[in-house]
Amino acid sequence: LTPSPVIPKSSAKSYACQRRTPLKHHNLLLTEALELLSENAELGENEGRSVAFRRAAAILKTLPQAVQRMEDLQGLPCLGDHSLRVIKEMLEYGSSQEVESTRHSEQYQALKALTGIFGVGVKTAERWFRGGLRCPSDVAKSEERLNSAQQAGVLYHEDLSQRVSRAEADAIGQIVERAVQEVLPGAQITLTGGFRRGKETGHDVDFLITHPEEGKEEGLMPKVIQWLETQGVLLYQKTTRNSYLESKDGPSRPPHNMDRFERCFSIFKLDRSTGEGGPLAQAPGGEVGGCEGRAPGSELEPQHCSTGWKAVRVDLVVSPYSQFGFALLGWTGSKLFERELRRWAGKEKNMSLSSHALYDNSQRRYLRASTEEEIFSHLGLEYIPPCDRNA
Ligand code: TTP
Ligand code: MN
Ligand code: MN
Ligand code: MN
Repeated sequence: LTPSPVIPKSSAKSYACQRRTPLKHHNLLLTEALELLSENAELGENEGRSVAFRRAAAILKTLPQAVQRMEDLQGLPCLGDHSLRVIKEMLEYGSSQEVESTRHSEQYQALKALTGIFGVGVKTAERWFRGGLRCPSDVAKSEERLNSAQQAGVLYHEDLSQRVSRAEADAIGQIVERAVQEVLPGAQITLTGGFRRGKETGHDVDFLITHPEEGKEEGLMPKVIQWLETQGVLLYQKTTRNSYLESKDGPSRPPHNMDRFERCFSIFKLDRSTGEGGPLAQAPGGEVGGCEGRAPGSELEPQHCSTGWKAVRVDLVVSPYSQFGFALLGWTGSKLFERELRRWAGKEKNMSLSSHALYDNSQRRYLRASTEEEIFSHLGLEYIPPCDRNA
């Protein structure tokens, strides 16, 4: 069988990092269905199945037109039997029974609602589900012990479940810029994550911070956080070392200076009218704008914060300048694109890629790079710009 003429050569490539995946594409009905099955598998902790459905969805996003017949899929990689069956059913009947019964199942809906709470992962959601909890308000009313992230997640759930707009992301960017310049002049901040890929809304706002003089960035995060705290901008923050990527990365060697690489999960208080953070004159712990009677640490009654300000999830990462290209590539996403880059590096190039470094296992040395372009080049890949990393 020869590949269908509608299939561009690049869509026949099997790794998402070899292809251009734009934000807007022509197969939304199909990709939404496959991604729902992927999400359901993830909620059931079946990672292999989840990734398989996500890869299948991703390949459909690269096609220049809507799939109409099964023949249109000839020559495409990443489509397993199960995905093909779902696509076939959707093309014939307009919907898939498996997708619709999953979408309406109590377990899927509850686990999605519960993991939608900031600080709640699949394991916790699963335990709560078995205990009879179904949604955030059940959690708020329950006797469950919540850690501080989950308390913030329940408290600000209403705001955090709203999408963040590009304008709000830019307003947050100005606040972070001000904080960073205040504590370390010359430091640079870059918007990463979905907004860098051109998304118009996000579930959070992601920033990468560095300084052109290597070493100057050390100790920056606590100072930035402290400045933001004194301005009354932070509703919640937790600073940690970055261990996420390395732990998922298998045998890659952590670079010796990785302990300097810090990140902060936070919730900002964004003023709705001005787009600025909380009133600068306001003392921390004082009355919070727009929300009557919300004392920190008081009972966990979810608050409606529609008047003065909005709670917004913000991720901050500090990277040494020498690792900036890797950090930028690693924090721009999408998650599947990142995963595919690492898989490509390992399987096809015998290299280990992280958001700190690229290690060549054959040459037994790190490959230096200061830009994303250089990293793609080391990996033997055509450069894919952020707007085409929406796998
Ligand atoms: P997210 O902010 O989770 O996703 P996103 O920005 O692509 O989409 P959304 O609009 O929903 O926010 O992650 C952004 C990138 O950050 C992602 O490509 C991988 C990276 N990342 C890490 O490196 N470590 C982490 O712990 C997380 C959560 C993300
Ligand atoms: Mn994001
Ligand atoms: Mn994020
Ligand atoms: Mn409010």
